[in-house]
Order: sequence, then structure tokens, then C-alpha cells
Amino acid sequence: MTLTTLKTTPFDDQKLGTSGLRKKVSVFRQPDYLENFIQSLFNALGGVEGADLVIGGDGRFYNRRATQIILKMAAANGVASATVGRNGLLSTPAASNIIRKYKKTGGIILSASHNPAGENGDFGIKYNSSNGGPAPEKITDAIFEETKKITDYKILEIPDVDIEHLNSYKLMDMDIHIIDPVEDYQLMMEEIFDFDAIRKLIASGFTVRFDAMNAITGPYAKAILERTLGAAEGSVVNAVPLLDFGGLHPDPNPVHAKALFDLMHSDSAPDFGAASDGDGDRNIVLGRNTYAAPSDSLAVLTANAHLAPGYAKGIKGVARSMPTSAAVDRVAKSLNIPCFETPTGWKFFGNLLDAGEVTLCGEESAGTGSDHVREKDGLWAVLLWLNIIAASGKNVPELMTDHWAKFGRNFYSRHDYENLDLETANKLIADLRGKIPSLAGKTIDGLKVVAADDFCYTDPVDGSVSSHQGVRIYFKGESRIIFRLSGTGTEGATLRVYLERFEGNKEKLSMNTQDALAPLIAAADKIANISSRTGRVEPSVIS
Ligand code: VG1
Ligand code: CO
Repeated sequence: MTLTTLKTTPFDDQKLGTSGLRKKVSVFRQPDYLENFIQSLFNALGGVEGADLVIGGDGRFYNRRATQIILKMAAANGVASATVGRNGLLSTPAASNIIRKYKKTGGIILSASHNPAGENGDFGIKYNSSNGGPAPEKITDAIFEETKKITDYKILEIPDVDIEHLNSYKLMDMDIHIIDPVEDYQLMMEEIFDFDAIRKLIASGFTVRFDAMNAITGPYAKAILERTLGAAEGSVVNAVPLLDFGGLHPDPNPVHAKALFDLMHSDSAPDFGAASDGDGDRNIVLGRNTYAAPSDSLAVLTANAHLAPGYAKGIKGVARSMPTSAAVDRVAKSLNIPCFETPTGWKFFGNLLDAGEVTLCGEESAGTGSDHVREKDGLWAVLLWLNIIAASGKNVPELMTDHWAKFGRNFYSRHDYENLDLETANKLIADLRGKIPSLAGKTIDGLKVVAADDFCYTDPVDGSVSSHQGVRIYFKGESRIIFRLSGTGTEGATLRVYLERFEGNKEKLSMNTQDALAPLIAAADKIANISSRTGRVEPSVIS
């Protein structure tokens, strides 16, 4: 066994985005690239001697290779123990749970989440701290600083180690524990939810379809929905995590989860449909002919969470990312609990959850979660929906209709323009920022602007400030448009345009969403000149 220190030079592109470092696999496969980043991470943590780390990922191409490299570097850097999901697999929420439950120093999650996988696809790495959540900006900035000055890294030069068998063994002085990726996660779900009630619901003939999109949630959903809760075999489809996700793009939205949407709008629709993303932290939920869009889903879950044993005492508060619709704000108001608005990305919920200020959190991008872990959690949301259905005796369409009748409806949609020329996109946003002072008071296509700003967030717990989090334009009548650039893409730039309008008129609640938002869609193009600047006549993805 040879412990080596190898010379290296910095890469200039290792800045972390919304959730860690995401690049093409071909970038990660460059000599020393991954090693640079991992050593920079270890350095940014002040060294990892004696640390206990969790390692796992979503099963995509390069997951296993990266796991091997990280284990050899961890041992060489004096890590005390590494807990690894078998075959290097762990969903993001499961990893968060292991860190918290066994009081680990932190975890390295190997995933590019919803980005396509395979040799020509994307790979990603992020670090989660001892609270189980994505490292805050203080740490991600420190990692980036290290990547700029790194000179060498430590690694063991040895053959690959066994990560295929549930086992514990030593690598130099480091303990390696290969664990079942599902077991602890399932135990946690059984504590939060009324499994007997859900089992009864399913036994009564309630049918379920869960699309794991060939990514990490397959093994979790099979174990919990089929083997434990009694859903018929085959209820979970695309259940085996594949290196390239079978060519699917596991971003659960109407475009990439089209098969599920088609099924749920057909004559053979089951009672309940759901899908998750690459690393298992996102979810979408559908009923027959009904989509519980993520912002609405957060609102319905907040209003009904008390029906699940884990939240029977009620919830302390909620948080949503800024572009997420204000549907949940209305529920919070009626429950008389605080509602926080944070920048995009789960790392901003961490402090609020740790401080006990909030119980539930969510993002418009199909992420919902609670204080049970410090990540969004796809299967958790699905189980909470099932628990609510079992306890209330109402199905998804009834829950949605009742909700809108009580609270009104926040029509909401996100339009993504993907793979734009980077310069064009940056200029579009820069010009928008410049326009902010002149917007207030203006009337655009009959819509009166009441306020405009570039979202700047001050963390209520530690006072840290994050600026430039999205251009917000508010219109009279509780409508708004938000513009921001994605921080998770790997090709060009993605412009996200978020559109929202509140409707309280009972006759108009069942309008088509895009129709309901049409005036705002037109105004967005007028304000940002999207089509003339980018040459795009329509978005790449509408969700
Ligand atoms: C996107 C979503 C954001 C989410 C992030 C990570 O970020 O909009 O809500 O937190 O992905 O999700 P962006 O910067 O591309 O808009 V995941 O499932 O990759 O951990
Ligand atoms: Co994800």
C-alpha cells in the first residue's frame, strides 16, 4: 500500500453552483480533476483527520469510479471512517439521514440530480455538513478558494476496494462500512407516517404508479411502496438505477416525465401517480387528470400535514424559495405560523430548520421536505400525500379542488430557455437589473408594476447576506414575474422565467394555467426582450 502525495495545478472552473460542482463527465474524467476538488474540499474543512464521512450517489456513470478515488484519498488524508452505500449508492435524503442519525462529520454526495447521465452526460459532487444539509455558502466559497491555490493531493495507490458487499473493514487506519442504502431511510419513514393506514388504503384497491426514471429512487420505492405497503408488483416502474438513466432525463416535470403525465390523463390512470428525480430529492404528484404542481403541493401538504403522525402536533413554520408561488403563504397565514422566503437552493433552508423556525420547506422546482432531514425528499413527499389521502378519505383531485375553493388559486408556471449563449443571457439579466429603478409605476400591457428589485436575502438566523438572487417584478393584483439564471446547468446558460397570478374568483379556478398567465407571459417578453435577444420563440421547457 503506497501513500503518495502527487503534484497538481489548479483548474479554473471549480466554482460551486446551486448544489455543488456540476460538470460534464468528460470534465470530471480529466487527470487530477476530481482529486483536485476533493483535496480542496478536505483543505477547506481544515483537514479531515479523524473525520467520519458518508459517501454515496445516484448511481450514474462515474459514481463508482469517484467513490473509489474518494475512499483512497480519504484514507490518505487520515479520515477515521467512511460509511458508504452499497455499490456507492445513496439517495440524497438518505445520505442526509445517515449523517444526522450516526452523527457523522459530513457527507460527499455524488450526483448531478436531474441532469442527464451517462458517459456524455453530467456528473456532480456536493458536500453536506454535520447537520445533514448542503454546505452553506461560507464553506462552498472556501472550497472554491482552495481550488485556486491547491498544489498537491494525497492518495493511496492501491487496487479498488470492495464496495459491493455489506461489510466493515479497514483501509490503512480508516474504517469502511458498506451499508444497505435503504434500511435506515425506510425506518425513518415508518416513524413519520402511518404505514398501516396507507397499507389499508392500498389494500382497498387504491392504485399507485411511481416512476423512478431509472435513477436512485427505484430501490427505495420498491422496498417501501411495493414490499412494505402492498402496492402491486410493477407499480414502481423504471426501478433499476442505470448508469445513463436509460436515456431518460429524470427531472420530474410535464416534459421529462411525459409518460407519467400521459398515463394519469388516460382511461387507464391509476388513482395516484408520482415520480422522483436523479438523486431522489424531488417529487411530483398527480391524481387522475390532475397535477398537483409543486407550489400547490407545498401548500396542500402544509395545510394537511397534521394528518400524519410525525406532524400531529402541527407545524412551527414554513419556508419557500423566493420563486415558489405564494400559495403556501396563504396557508401559513390561516394557520398563524411564520412563512419565510429564501433564495433558490436547499442550502438556504438549513439554518431555519436547525433553529427550529420551520417544519416544512419547498421549492417550485418539485422539491418538498421537512425537518426530518436537511435535504428535500422525494419519497417522503409521496408518502405524506398518501398518508393524507388515507387519513382524509379524499383523493388528489378532491384535495386540490377543496384547497383552491378555500384559499383561492395561485396560477403558476416556470418557463425555461435552455442552452442559451452565456454572454447573451448574462447581458439580458444585467440589462434587466439596470431597468429596475425605472419599472415601478410603469404600466406594461395594462399591467401596473407596483415594485421591482433584485432579491437580496439576509439569513434571519446568522445574518449572512446573499445578493443578486433574481429580478422580481410585482404587479397590481398579486401577480409577479421573476427572472434568474440557473446555477445547475453545464451547457451555456438557462434563463428561468417564473410567472404567478392569484385568482380568487371561484368561477375561474379551473382555467388552463398558461391561459391564466398569458398577459404576464407577454409582459415578460416585453420587459426582457427574450425573443429578440435569444431568437427563441418559445421556452425549451414549460413546467
Ligand atoms: C435548480 C432548481 C432549484 C434546486 C436546484 C437543485 O436550481 O431551480 O430549486 O434547488 O436545481 O435541485 P437552478 O439554479 O438550476 O435553478 V437538485 O434536485 O439538483 O438537488
Ligand atoms: Co435532485
